[in-house]
Amino acid sequence: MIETLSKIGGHTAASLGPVELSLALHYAFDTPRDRLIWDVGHQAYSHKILTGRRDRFPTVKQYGGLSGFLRREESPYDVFNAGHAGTSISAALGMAIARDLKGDDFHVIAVIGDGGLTAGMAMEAFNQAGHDKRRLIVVLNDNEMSIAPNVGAVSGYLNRIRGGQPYNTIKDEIEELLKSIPGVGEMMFKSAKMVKDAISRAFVPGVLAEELGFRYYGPINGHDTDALLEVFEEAKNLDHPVLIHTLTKKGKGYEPAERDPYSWHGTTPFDIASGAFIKSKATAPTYTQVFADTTASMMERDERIVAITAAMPDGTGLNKVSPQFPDRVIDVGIAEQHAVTLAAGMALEGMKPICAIYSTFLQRAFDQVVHDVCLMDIPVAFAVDRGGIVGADGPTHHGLLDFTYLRALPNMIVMASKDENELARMLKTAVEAGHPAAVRFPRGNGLGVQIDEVLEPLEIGKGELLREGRDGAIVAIGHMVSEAVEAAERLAAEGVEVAVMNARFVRPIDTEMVLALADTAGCLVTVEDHFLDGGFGSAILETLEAHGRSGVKIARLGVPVGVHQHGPPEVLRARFGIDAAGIAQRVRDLIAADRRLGVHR
Ligand SMILES: Cc1ncc(C[n+]2csc(CCOP(=O)(O)OP(=O)(O)O)c2C)c(N)n1
Repeated sequence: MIETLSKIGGHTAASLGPVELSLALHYAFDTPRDRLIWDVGHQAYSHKILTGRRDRFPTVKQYGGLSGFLRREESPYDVFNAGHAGTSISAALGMAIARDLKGDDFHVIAVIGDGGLTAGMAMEAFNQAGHDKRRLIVVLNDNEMSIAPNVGAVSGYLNRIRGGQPYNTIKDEIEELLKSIPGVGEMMFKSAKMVKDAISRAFVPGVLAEELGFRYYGPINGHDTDALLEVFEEAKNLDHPVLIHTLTKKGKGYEPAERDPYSWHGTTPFDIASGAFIKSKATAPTYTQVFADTTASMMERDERIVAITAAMPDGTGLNKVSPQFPDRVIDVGIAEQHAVTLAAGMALEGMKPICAIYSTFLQRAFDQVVHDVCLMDIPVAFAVDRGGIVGADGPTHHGLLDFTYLRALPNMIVMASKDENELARMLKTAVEAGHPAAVRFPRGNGLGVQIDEVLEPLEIGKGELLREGRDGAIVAIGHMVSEAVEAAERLAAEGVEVAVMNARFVRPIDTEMVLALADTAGCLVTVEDHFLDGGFGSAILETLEAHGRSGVKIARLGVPVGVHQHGPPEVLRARFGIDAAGIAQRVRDLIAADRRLGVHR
């Protein structure tokens, strides 16, 4: 694992931690007959290696290779696809209920991290499973870390258990103690069961799980396979829910990762001997860095601005902002839904919250965006990072739905930036909008554009005409604008003059500019790094239809709706025809079709 990841990068520390756990689980249980469900799936490399994928492991996360997460299509041992946290107990309980309805008898085991356990839906599932009392095994892979150090009361609670004595040992010790008291005897001992339970409860914080209906085992050294096997064998014989609390070390077995599990959660390639990360030399800052720097400078000038992350301080760049503003950067844990409603509450009290949540994870908080923000027209700014194709993390992480789910909402303003400076200005616009406003930007580096000293907000609903042209028009959004400009340059070299519009806003659309282009250029090509259905191009179509221009020739370029596997963004974009070459070709095709039909412009 270390050798492979040193060459290609990946979830290094996360996957090194549960190696023994994975071995013990596959030894003790009859997988795939027994259903083993890993939460998130980023920690399951050893599971992959143990289940027939050792030879292909060097292809993990590579284009056409193994997925970095679980994938049912990849192996019968991957029983539930994941990528987002907190789903495993729900899926496991569903399978356990189905098993019993079918009269089957396999085991169902969910493996969830201490981070994943804090997700709202994990709590919901735990709540039902404890009440339901069905045979189900939940293994807690507790390494005290989410990606960053885990936060919250549940994490604090687990910490206290970690420091305590194992629950079952305490119970046994109290039993022995009671027996040894002269005159208590076997009979008395039985009636003293309540006393015993009460004493153990008083001593052991791990009792919460038992109170919630689970039999609790732990804490157990998650690197001690004998201890794990013993408890798994015991758990197999129980006919109610069991929580097995294992303690693992993130990065176990590779010293640099053990020492700094935060930086090593997911890594670039690295030098095995020194543990130094090998980074490609970037010419421009990442959009994430621009977001963080802009947020910090806006927070300096306005003390009402607060920034919220859901367990992604590093991914969102807010870890660079929090040292300066420890009280105004809030990590809520893996709790996107809560993050959004928390922001709404703060905004109503006069603060200016920026919710920094990746496009894919904001999906989980859709109802909160609708119900708790948009319906009340509460001014919350959303910094939607990782918009578009993300690359190696694949279908669970591509941000291809945000235009669709955000542009349909009342009061919501939706923007996407063409470069770093526009991102900074859009953030400023969002914070000052007085309405819910989302700014979408992609993973990766910007274009190397200088950022204005003084940030001027944009006029809401106004696009930017970057190039004139009478042969057609390309209407692009976000990071597709630079590709559109390049396509137009290539076409100009061939004598074809196309206009290029940087739409800036998906909502409200700059209707005036779109209609003017439709009327002068005659044909439009829309471009977005987003699913075609319901996205930006659809918004342009709706605009044309609403203003009596249904006859305008339009071609929409984007990502066809589908489950698109991982791969380098530039390769995937080329496949979908949303790079400069693809855009130029689409314009040529459209013009050629017109000529065949004898249309003159
Ligand atoms: C809904 C959701 N939000 C955020 C993330 C990003 N994320 C990936 S792994 C992770 C930490 C998970 O921590 P834990 O479950 O303890 O697993 P560990 O990596 O420590 O083994 C986070 C926050 C996610 N996958 N899903």
